[in-house]
This record gives sequence, C-alpha cells and structure tokens, in this order.
Amino acid sequence: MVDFFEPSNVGTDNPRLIDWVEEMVKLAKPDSVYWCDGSKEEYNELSSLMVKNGTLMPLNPEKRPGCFLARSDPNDVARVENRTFICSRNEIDAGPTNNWVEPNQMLTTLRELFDGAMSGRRMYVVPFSMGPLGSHISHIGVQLTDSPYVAMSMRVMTRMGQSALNVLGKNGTFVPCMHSVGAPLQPGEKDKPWPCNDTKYIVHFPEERSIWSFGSGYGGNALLGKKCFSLRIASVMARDEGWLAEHMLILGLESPQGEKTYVAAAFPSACGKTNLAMLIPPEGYEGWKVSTVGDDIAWIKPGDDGRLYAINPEAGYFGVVPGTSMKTNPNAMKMLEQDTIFTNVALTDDGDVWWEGKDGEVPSHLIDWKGNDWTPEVNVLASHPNARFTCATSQCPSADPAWDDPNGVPISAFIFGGRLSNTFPLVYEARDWSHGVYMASTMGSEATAAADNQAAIRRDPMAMLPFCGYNMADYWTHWLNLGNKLENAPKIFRVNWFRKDSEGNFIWPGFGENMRVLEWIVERVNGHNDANDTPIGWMPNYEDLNWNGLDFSPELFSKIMTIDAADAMLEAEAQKDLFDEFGDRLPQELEQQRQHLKERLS
Ligand code: SAT
Ligand code: MN
Repeated sequence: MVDFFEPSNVGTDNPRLIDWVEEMVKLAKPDSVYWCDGSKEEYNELSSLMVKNGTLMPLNPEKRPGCFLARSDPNDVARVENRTFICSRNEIDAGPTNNWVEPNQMLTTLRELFDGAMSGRRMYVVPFSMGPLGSHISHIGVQLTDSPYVAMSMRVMTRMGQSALNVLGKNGTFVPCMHSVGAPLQPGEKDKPWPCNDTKYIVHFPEERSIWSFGSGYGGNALLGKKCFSLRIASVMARDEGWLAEHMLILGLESPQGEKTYVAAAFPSACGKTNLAMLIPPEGYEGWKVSTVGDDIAWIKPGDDGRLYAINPEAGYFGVVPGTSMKTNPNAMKMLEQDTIFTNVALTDDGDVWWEGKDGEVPSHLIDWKGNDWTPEVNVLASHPNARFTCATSQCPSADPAWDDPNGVPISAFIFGGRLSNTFPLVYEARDWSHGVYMASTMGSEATAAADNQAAIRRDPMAMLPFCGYNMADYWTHWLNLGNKLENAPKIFRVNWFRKDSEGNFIWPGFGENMRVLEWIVERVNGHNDANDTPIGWMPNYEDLNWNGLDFSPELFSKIMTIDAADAMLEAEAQKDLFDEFGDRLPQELEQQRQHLKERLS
C-alpha cells in the first residue's frame, strides 16, 4: 500500500493528477490507496485477493490455465443506458438522443453519492493509455476505483500502469475517471463477492472531459476506458480536434498477391461484430489472410497523405460469450483457452466453463451463472445472455501484425450493417461520401426479428446511438466535413447478412462466407471490379462475386439483392421521423440525400 500523501512514493510527478487523487480521496474516504504499476505480479496479487474474497474462482488449470470465473450480482449484468448521462453545459449539445442533467446539479448529486462511498475499501489508482503507448493517436486516462475486479480487468483491456504514467509525464493531460461500486463497508462488515448499488449513475462531462460512474462493477459501466472514454468523451475530443472516435471493428484483408487492405465496420448490437473481426476465410479462399486489429472501437485520424489511419484504442476483448463456437468464431475459441476472465457463464463439474451455443453436448449438470445447480431439464439459461470474456488482444490467433502500431493502419473502406430481413440488399456502395454518411446515419436493425415487410427499424446511426457524447446531428455534420476535406476518403458500404425468405429462414449463410462480400469491397476500393448503378447505390452483379467453394445460385442471389422500389420508398419516408428529431441542427445535406433517393426511386 502506498500512502497518497507521500507523492515521492508514487510513480508520477504530475501535479494535476496528484491533486485530483488527493481531492477524490478526501471525498470517497477509502481506507487505503494503491497505485497500480501494471505488472504481472500485481495482476496475480489482485486475482489471489479476489479468489480469497469469493469474487473470482480459478478454473481447472488442466482445462483453462490462467482462467477465472466471476459471477456478478444479478442486478448488475449489463450497461445501463437509462442511467447514462451526457452533462454538457447546454442541453441542446447533448441532443435528443442522450439523457441530460444540468452539470452543476449532477455534480451535487454525485458528490453526495461519492461522499464516503469507498470507506472500508481500498482505492486503486489505475493509469492507462487508450491506444499504443506514446502514439500520436493515443490518449491517457486515470481511473480511480474501489473494485479490484475493475483494476484487474483494466490491465487486460488497456495499456495500464507505470508505463502510462511515464507517457503522461509531469505536464501531460489525462481524462479523470472516478468510479465506485457504491458499497461502503462498516467496520467488521463482511464484503459481498460482487458489491454494487441499486442506484447507478454513468455520467460524462464533455466540456471538462471527465467521467463519474457509481453503483456498477460490470463492463462498460465500470471499465471506464471503454465506452465512456473511448467513445463518449473521445467523440467530443474528435469533433474538436478533427478526427473520429467510432464504434467499429478494424479488419485486415490480404489477397493471395499480398495486397493488404484495411476496413473498419460498424454494426448495432447482435450482428456478430466480434465474429466478423476474427473471420476465417471459407473454402475457395486459399491464399487469403484475414487479420484482426480490433473488434469494438476505432480511433481514426487523418494522415499527411490525405488518408485516414485507425488504431484500436483497447488492448483486450470484452466479448459476449454465449453463441461463440467453432462454427461462429474458431479464433475466439482458441483465444479463450487460457488467461481469460469469464463473467456470468456456467461452471462444469470438472472446473471448466460452459455457455449456450458452445460446441459439443450439453452437460448433464452445471452450476449456472447465479451459482445454482442446473440440469438440461430446468427451464433457465445456464449462462447469462450478456456473459463476457475478458482477454488480451495479443492472445487472438488472427491478431494483425500492426494491431499495436502507433501509426495505425490506413482505412480504405467503412462498412455499416444492420439486421434487416427485407428491403436491404447483401451489399451496396455509396455514390460518394455524403451519400455514404446518409446511409450510415439511417442504419439500424429491426426491432423484432419479424419476417414480414416493414417491421419497424430501430435506428442506430453509425451504431453510435448510446455512445455519441454530443448532439447526433452535430456528429453527422462532423462526418460530412471531415470526409469532404479528405483527399483519399475511404469508400462507404452497407451490408446486411440477415435477409430472410418467405418462411423466415436466413438466405445468406453468413460467418466465413461474408468473406465473399469483403472481397468485392476490397476489389471496389482497389478499382479492380465492376458494379451496377442503381437508385440506392452501386451493387454487384452475380458474376462480380467470387463463388468458389460455395453453391449459391443466381436465383438465391437475386433474392438477397432485389430491392422492391415501393418498399425502398417507404423506408426513405420513414427516415424522416429520425431526421425531424434534430430540428434545425440536422445538416441539410442529409435531408437532400433523402430527397435525391426518393427522386431516383420514383
Ligand atoms: O459493456 S460493454 O459496454 O463493454 C459492451 C456493450 O454493452 O456494448
Ligand atoms: Mn460495442
């Protein structure tokens, strides 16, 4: 334990940091303060501590070496969007899609909640770099937390510890991230394995670039480098500084000729983003290599050559476990064999983990994610649908050689997707940048998995709805301005893997076969392939896709590519509701794009 009143014991001489820690200690009143150095020894100590207090259970070292299982409180299992706030000085700057509270009022609430919130606990000071250490694209944050689970997870998810303090130096700036599970302990009171509070606040002050999170120890609520910093706060930094902070995976595609193309892709939840990020090319694609830079977040900055360069600010994956299998994601299955923290999956009798959708037979007995006996007859899920793995990026078998490159990778295409059973084709390409921004701004998934026409689309512009730290209309303006200034802007595509036939079955096989669409995109950006000019954008003909190794007829292809003009018109009309929400902040360019589409359709 290091006493914070002795800064000479601490690995930083940054006065702003030391002052802030001092102020927060006075407020939250922890019993002790510990500055994380990020070493493996420290990681091991944190895990031993949590094994002792029941937060973590070591898994069978023969089956899952270096792995742990955590079970959260059943009331703390996911991000809480209705408790997430963007407290800009003016309400209009948060926009109609964010929760807003006047910042001084919110600070008063937070100060009351945090007063003594850490008593009986240790405060961990967790310095971290989002992005490769010292990269011009990276930024430093410091999280204060009373959760050792969070401190341990931050070592996996970020470049954490003394190395981040070294980059910060004496005069560097950082994003302060204040976090408490909100469960102070009375003297002698026994702790719970997963302390948390029913009252939850996930708060962002975009002008101050600071974050306060209270009451939860789970995922994006608590690992503040992730959605809070890397998307909500970073999107504001990006607007002010001329770059992009996006909810995107980053993928490398290398052709048999050795030509390498990087793409970034955004999808709403439940569209298989991690699976796409770790895709293995199907039969017929010998010689192609697909590699992973990131599965969730991209920070993208213009380079001197007029191209965009992207880094994955994270150093780990916090992915959904259920549904992961040798069919959906063999790379992830290998990645999870060792050194992984599993949260809210089921435990097998031989000390391994199990989840719905895993390969092999369903075990006859398990301990479910709530710690109860489970057999196949009981009518409950053994693992929580939002159960997660936490493991290092470097462990991914498909990790791109440049995943840690401080200069990032050049992005040639942006891909936007959604889960839509009708109207939207497998793939199409925007006519130009502003048309592409329009396509991305209106994207979304069906609210229900309906097979009938015109099920309501839940809009999720750029998959950023819960993650944009400012007015979404201003975000669109920023996208339009940034791309229009670029000499070599990426091309923009939309994809939809989820078209259904009249019986409600998926038509497209998906998973590895999505490679066929990615190849067409690569060919388009490298100027090697043809397309058809249609009212909605450029679309491939059957013969423009590579069908080597897959039996997929022209008839089926036409089923997933044909656009009914009347349906497309209804969709263009429906988009008006979204645009109307933003009043006069809406960039007129987007409304013009919508009008142009309607003209082309009629
Ligand atoms: O909990 S996270 O924000 O890390 C993941 C998610 O809900 O998207
Ligand atoms: Mn995400």
